[in-house]
Amino acid sequence: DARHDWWRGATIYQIYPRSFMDANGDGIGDLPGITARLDHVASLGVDAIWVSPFFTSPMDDFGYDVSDYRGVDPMFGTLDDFRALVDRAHELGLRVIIDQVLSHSSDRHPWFQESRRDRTNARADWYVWADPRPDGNPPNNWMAAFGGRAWTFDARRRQYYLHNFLPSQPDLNFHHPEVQQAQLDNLRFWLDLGVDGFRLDVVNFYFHDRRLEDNPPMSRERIQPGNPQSYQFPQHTISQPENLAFLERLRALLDEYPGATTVGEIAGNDQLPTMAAYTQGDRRLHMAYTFDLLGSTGDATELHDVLARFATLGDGTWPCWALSNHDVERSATRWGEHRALLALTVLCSLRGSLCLYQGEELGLPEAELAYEDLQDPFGINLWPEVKGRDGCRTPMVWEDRSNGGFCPEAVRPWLPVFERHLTLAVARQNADPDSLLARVRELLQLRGGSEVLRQGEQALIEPASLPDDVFGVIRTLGERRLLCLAHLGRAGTARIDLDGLLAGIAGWQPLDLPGMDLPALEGTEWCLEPGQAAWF
Ligand code: TEU
Ligand code: CA
Repeated sequence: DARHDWWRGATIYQIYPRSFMDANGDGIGDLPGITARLDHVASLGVDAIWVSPFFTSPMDDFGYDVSDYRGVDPMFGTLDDFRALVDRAHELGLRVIIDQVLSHSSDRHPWFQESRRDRTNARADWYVWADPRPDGNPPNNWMAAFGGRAWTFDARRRQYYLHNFLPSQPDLNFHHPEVQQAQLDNLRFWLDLGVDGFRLDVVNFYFHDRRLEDNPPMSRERIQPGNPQSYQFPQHTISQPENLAFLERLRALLDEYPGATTVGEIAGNDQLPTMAAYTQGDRRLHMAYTFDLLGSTGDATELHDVLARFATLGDGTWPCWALSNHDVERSATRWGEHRALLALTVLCSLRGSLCLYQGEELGLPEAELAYEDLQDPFGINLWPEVKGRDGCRTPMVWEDRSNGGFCPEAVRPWLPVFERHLTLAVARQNADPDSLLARVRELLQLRGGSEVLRQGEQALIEPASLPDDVFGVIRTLGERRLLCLAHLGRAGTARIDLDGLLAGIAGWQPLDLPGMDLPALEGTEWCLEPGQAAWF
């Protein structure tokens, strides 16, 4: 369809290329593999795919360390393979959003190679360089998200450079106008190639505070052991005011390509004001990807609190909610494997756009891996305090056989296929009309076809007007109204009198929800069992 605001309320399916489908049999997923399996994605009824990085990279952070912003890594294929992917996606009615990691590059990017050569070269200030303190220590106390200092000493320049992630991911200096222009030109390259938008990696990390003052320490009770990002308040390292003007430039570029969209990863906690500033008024980003449900365990109070805090921002802020991605423990494990459909049903009731992560439609739990199998430098650095990110990155399971149909049986995939995933493989679930996958398709089609769900306003129902453990929202679009309830407790029937909540509305009734019994009516009370969702 030709709507330019297709992204509003859309469902986006995230593909992690290394682990989706291996077409050439080397044990690593690739672009032709994705293209070959796009039918599966289209069959879900989603609007778009977001493809995690497939650009030229030494793969220290599995592609989030780019050494050529316009090249496809040979491991994943060629630029022609990417063109074929876009064509096939468009044929199937899927938009294509690609990841752009603009905040930092790989240390093997020619820009950094040049920048580190001396203090006077043409790209000397393209990265963030600072002199050591008189005692030789780094310029300040800033810490990297993956542990340790955010500064690494370079013996050649005899200076430290900034990196918010791995030492091999030097931070580009966005205060430099040429850096801004170079990255905007890279975006234009992909827009000209026909992509429909960008997922902007750590979009709130583009700028740092040039005064290089220490970050304030976090209060003890807010520190999460093993999460270096929680050790100090990133006051000077993220969400700097200069970013607003840059995002306006970025938006002006996107607006030259009608229908092109952006979803900015607003990394970290307490980023509500940033989400508002980045999306309100439609002059910067289209969508703010929030971390606020990435740790959720499906508790009614927790969910209500997240959404209540978000609601304080007003209607102009457009979120993109996700329960899972390639960085966090899979939601089926956090919510409970038997509640995979419930989790998606609740997600589908929310105002905003939605991201689903590959395998979420199958109900895949987090994979358990031996230390010897770990690949993620973050997980390896901080093992065993941190589980790391490999457990959500094991290959997709297409068939119930060795290696799950992801790669040939004789080949060793880059991460082992998790044994317990095999019975949940796509082919197995496709053969079963009552499978979770079948239900998820129905659910996503329901969401996709409902304007009130995609665009409607949202009012949270106060916990005081609901039984314990029940979460609820009311969505409204013009005359249409939808009440979404979910019993997120572990025991006990919840009884709800809806006459109060739906006062003044005539002719309302419960809707048939995929995989859910209709709620029973006892007298004037509707009965919800644990794990049951109901829409009216
Ligand atoms: O993630 C940003 C981010 O904040 C993560 O570092 C997160 O804190 C971490 O994965 C621990 O859960 C983005 C990408 O999604 C991630 O894969 C990259 O490693 C990171 O940026 C650096 O580019
Ligand atoms: Ca491959």
